[in-house]
Amino acid sequence: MGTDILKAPEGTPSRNEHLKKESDFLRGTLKEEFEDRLNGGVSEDANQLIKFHGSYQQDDRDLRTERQRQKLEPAYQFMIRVRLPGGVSTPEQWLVMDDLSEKYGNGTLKITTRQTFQMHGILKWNMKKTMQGINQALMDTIAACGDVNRNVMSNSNPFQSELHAEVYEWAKKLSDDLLPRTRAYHEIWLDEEKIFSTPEVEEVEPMYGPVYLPRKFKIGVAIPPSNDVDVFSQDIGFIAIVEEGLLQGFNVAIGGGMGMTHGDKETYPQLAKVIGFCKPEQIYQVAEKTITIQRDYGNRSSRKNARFKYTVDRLGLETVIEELHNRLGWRLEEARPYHFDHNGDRYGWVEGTKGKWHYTLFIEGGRVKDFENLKIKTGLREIAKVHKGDFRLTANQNLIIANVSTRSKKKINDLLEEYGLTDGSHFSALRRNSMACVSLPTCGLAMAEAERYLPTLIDKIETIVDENGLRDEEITIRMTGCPNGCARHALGEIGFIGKSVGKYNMYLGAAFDGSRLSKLYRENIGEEEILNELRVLLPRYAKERELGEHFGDFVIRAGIVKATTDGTNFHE
Ligand code: SRM
Ligand code: SF4
Repeated sequence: MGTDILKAPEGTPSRNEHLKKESDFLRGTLKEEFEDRLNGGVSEDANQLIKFHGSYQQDDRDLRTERQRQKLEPAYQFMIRVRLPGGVSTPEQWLVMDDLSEKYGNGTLKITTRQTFQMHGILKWNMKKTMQGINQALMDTIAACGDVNRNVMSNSNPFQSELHAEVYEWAKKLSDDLLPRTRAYHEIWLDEEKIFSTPEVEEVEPMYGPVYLPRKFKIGVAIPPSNDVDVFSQDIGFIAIVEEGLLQGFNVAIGGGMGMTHGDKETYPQLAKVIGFCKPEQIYQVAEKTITIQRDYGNRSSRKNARFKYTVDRLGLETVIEELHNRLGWRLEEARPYHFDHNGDRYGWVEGTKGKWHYTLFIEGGRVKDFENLKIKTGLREIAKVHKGDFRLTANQNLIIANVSTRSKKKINDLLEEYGLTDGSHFSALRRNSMACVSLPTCGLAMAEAERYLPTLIDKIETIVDENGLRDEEITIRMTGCPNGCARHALGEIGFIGKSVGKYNMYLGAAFDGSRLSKLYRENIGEEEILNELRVLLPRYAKERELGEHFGDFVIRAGIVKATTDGTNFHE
């Protein structure tokens, strides 16, 4: 097949395309608007641009109706997302994030499903100080959101330490090298002098070009057998291939994504497909050339259909592979064998190499906060003060206290005990495999609760789990407040997507290793109906399952839902 059939969909470019083009490489009116003290918010255009700088304008939705009633402007505030490749943070960086969230945020931190920190509730006038604080701690928020390559994920559990470190370095390099080149961020937030102010010095974005990508772009790197980063949900997934303990290179998978729109079958979650193998030193070139294919042929008129997964499905996988080979000037090798066995976290202490220990802590919904009975934030602050290793934020919203020496292990253990921080082993395995997106009250797109509701729903499901002897049975359960899929709902063996307050679509049948999407099982149901369904499904699973059979596989074998074999048949 020739590549002459390659073209981008026709249609008027969306408003965002115009905005990017006119933004002077992502500057727009951000500087002026953030200096303006007259109101707490910024214009819609500035709100679109600020995403490229790692932030969103939001308003507290718990207060929205009351403020409308009082004819007040929404309670504007900002969310900041840090770029933290592979989720690795030093204890010093942890302490800075903790401090900034107390000073300028809402006092909590969110560990996101892409292994980074989010801070909510920052007022406009505190944005610059917060950004500067993050930068002083040698982190940044560049391209944490926006139509660019986002935070690169990497397998978080460092138990295979040397290998993990090597893979992490590739992930970090990818994240750094794929950053936009514009100095807008440094000028606006860090007061860097504008160097492109004279006509003789022309600013360029060598890879992205002046209009950046049609949509966000995501990359994740997995080390089998752990698929904790949900490698098939990424625009590009790299699967580390290890032979005789040595990293040989990566299988390359392209075209994954989770988002969709209720009632629009032209939108669907999709899994990335493995297209070949590359050597470690080729990883950047593969990512760069793939991104340029999306840059050139992605849909720039409809943002709903603009992700790379739709570009791949529209052009055809073979055509995209051929185009990639043409752009590379060489061909990927044949994909090598690999095997995943789970996409969750492995909790508790594990011993790595060189006498280092790693403790995976269960943090429900990734919310680092002092609850009335559980002082997670204070406990972690005390640990960060004495910890000599590092922290790893996981893709399942948990935290690994990593690289603890045998000598320091007791001290860390004592602090964990003192603050009641645990690996969650006193909970059901279902809860330990749960994930919920932020949703209300900060997410502007939320249709129903997720993070604030899933724990109480699980309280009730745990009763059914216990009655059926399934307490230690690992079943992944994920909830999102809308179909955008921020907690990768379509890869949960039990998945919920918010439809309206208290109502969810229920999905079943995803694979435990993240290799198969789920299928719609019940539409628009509330808590009682959810529990009634599980009162039938879980006992059947307990009685009828085969040895070692996961819940997601069981519901398909038992004919409860059809298997989704490709994103394009997700809605069938
Ligand atoms: Fe997400 C938009 C939160 C991971 C798909 N996501 C949002 C926004 C910014 C809402 C908005 O646009 O106004 C949410 C902010 C809520 C808040 O108050 O903080 C939001 N997404 C999150 C986080 C914080 C969820 C969490 O609880 O951890 C995750 C931050 C990740 C990070 O650190 O970068 C998060 N979002 C994801 C993932 C999971 C992943 O990447 O592994 C997905 C599905 C994968 C994918 O991209 O296909 C995801 N978020 C979306 C989408 C749908 C994108 C699509 O093209 O299909 C949107 C909406 C959009 O882009 O228009 C969205
Ligand atoms: Fe918001 Fe929807 Fe993402 Fe949840 S899934 S954080 S509700 S955009």
